[in-house]
Amino acid sequence: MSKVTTLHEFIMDRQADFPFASGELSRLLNDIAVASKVVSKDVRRAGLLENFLGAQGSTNIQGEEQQKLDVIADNQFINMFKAGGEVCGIASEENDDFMAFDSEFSKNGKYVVLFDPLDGSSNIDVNVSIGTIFSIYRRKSDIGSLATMEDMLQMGQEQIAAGYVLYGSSTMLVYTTGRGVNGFTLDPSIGEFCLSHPDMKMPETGRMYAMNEGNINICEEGIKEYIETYCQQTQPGHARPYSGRYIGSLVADFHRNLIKGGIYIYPDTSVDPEGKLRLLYECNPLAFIAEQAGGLATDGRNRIMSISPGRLHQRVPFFIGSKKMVEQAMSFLK
Ligand code: P6P
Repeated sequence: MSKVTTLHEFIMDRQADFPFASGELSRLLNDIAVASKVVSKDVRRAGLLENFLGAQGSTNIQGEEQQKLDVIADNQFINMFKAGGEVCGIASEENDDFMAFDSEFSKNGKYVVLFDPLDGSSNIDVNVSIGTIFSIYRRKSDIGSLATMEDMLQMGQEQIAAGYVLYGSSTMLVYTTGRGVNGFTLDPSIGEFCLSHPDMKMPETGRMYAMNEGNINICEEGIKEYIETYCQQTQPGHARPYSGRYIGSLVADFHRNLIKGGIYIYPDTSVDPEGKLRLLYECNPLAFIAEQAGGLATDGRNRIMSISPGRLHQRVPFFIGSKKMVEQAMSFLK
């Protein structure tokens, strides 16, 4: 049996890549892994614990009805960041404003984390894959002070690290620190994330497209044309048209495309004129991973990681996946 590399070992081995690293980022990544294990346990037992399933009875700033597990996961990550000392502040989909941690311990933290604690939460009650998405930046404000909004509103290209956890048929953690993408599968028998997908590369093209086609008549004409006259028609050299695969959980659709090739599209529509997905804690982290794996992520016209954020919960149109497929889709946009 070949040697198993745990996430902890992998992070420590890679720490040498950062000559000036004093271990804070390593500790932060390990903290995220620990919180993810706890959330994974809660997700997998949710059906058995009545206070885990269903709506929380509140709505978040997005106007979305919060699920109990959304709030449980959000609190789990926030408590882990507060206790770890590497993070001076956070922003999350489930909190209206950002949080500046005010203990002396946390004010000395070098990093801020923006995250969606449980993406796809409408799928929780029907046992479909859901995920956590996170984005790590070095703070801009002075160490020892309270985190600021400026720390949160950084361009995606400033990310130090980004990743996601997929609570699927297995629990996987996939992340990048700008030196490639690596995937780890949680082995419940030992409670460790183990390296299962080293040096992940997104195929340059693929045959699957993920889009809520219920939006096809309320988005720009070029997208309808791309789906109907390109994806749904047999192309030269292929036996049949592309396949539509839409899970309704961004992390799950993205992960499938990362492994098999494909494109995910959530355009701006007459219902969501800026798009539905959030730039800071959904699009930027997945864009970092996509680019590191050889893929592409745009808003249909501009590189996602070059967009200068104006608001914490800013939404953008999202085209992400295999480079040639994203370029092909963009060619249909006027
Ligand atoms: P719709 C989940 O709420 C999410 O943010 C993504 O995970 C998912 O791809 C999308 O929204 C689903 O949105 O409008 O198709 O239900």
